[in-house]
Amino acid sequence: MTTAPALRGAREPVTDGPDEAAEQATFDALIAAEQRIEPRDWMPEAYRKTLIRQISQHAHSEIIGMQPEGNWITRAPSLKRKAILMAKVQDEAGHGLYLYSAAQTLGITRDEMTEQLIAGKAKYSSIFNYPTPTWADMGAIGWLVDGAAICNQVPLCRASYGPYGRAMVRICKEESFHQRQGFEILLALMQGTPAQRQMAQDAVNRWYWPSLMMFGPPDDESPNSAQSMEWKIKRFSNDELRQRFVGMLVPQAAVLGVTLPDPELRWDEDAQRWHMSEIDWTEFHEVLRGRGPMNAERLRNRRNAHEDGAWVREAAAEYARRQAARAEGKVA
Ligand code: FAQ
Repeated sequence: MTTAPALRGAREPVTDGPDEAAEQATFDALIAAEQRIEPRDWMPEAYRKTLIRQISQHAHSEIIGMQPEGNWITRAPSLKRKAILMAKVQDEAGHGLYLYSAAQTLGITRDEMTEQLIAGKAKYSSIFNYPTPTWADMGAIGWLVDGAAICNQVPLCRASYGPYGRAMVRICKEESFHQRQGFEILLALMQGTPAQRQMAQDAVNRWYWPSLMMFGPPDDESPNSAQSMEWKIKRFSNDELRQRFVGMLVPQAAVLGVTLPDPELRWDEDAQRWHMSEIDWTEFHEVLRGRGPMNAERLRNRRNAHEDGAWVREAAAEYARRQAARAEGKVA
């Protein structure tokens, strides 16, 4: 996306009183011209709220998403695997921070978002409410969960809101490394003993359906999609991305030698789409209501970590206060 001087000029503040219709027309023209909306630009209130909703949920997902894999850092099967896993989990913390920063440009504070998360009022991705009982889960998360994240997030690099789109570029580069490391874990297991192959297949069986749910409800039950696509925040519908993801998985599953756990899965030549079994949307809605296998534990851990970190925040704030006072010459 480029910035055309003509349209930028048109965004000068209206001097003769508030003229929302003119602001709206400029906003619409920028969106139509594939240009970016920046934090200081006028934007409809609903656009701002939609972005805060999506970006903060996304940030929360990255932060909560550290837990399922964090669970395996101390038990990774070798020093090399441990170093890689630590780097991956650290990347996820970084993604959370870029995304919180992007959301802050829209007028919400980091404290407000944190409060919403630890109070259990904020949504985060359903996928992180499932357990990770074996090492193969690290492979399945990388291959399936990061794979779904990439499918969903590459189009978000072109999101109309500048800070979000730019954050997504770096995030996607890192997610792509994450997916490869997951694939490689599964490949190593699939080349191992029968027990290791079984462990890999079992993890794929458990993560496959939840990873398809990551794309959100079917298009005809997705209340936000139409407007988000009109605003060019989302570029493809939930079902379109889900189809694209399955198309990506099928050849990769063949290389791995794992079976995707859907007996109905086949390419429908007439419809030009993947035919698949019905997704269990009851399970999805249960997880969203907080009744997934790990919801309570994920939230409890986040709340405890926040409380345990209080002294760090206090010390950092006090340090900043003293630095500021010293700069003003009030403290020796
Ligand atoms: N889980 O109308 P739509 C990652 C909610 S990061 C929970 O279709 P929309 C990296 C939705 O919020 C994964 N809630 O909504 C990683 C809405 O509720 P609301 C996170 C869901 O926004 C890897 C309602 O249902 N990625 O994986 C889910 O147009 C490994 C109706 O849905 C992002 O956040 C769900 N799966 O489309 C980290 C990407 N799906 O707010 C660690 C950015 C839907 O109205 C380890 N987000 N809902 O109360 C998006 O692309 C979109 O927000 C969608 C949902 C596609 C998720």
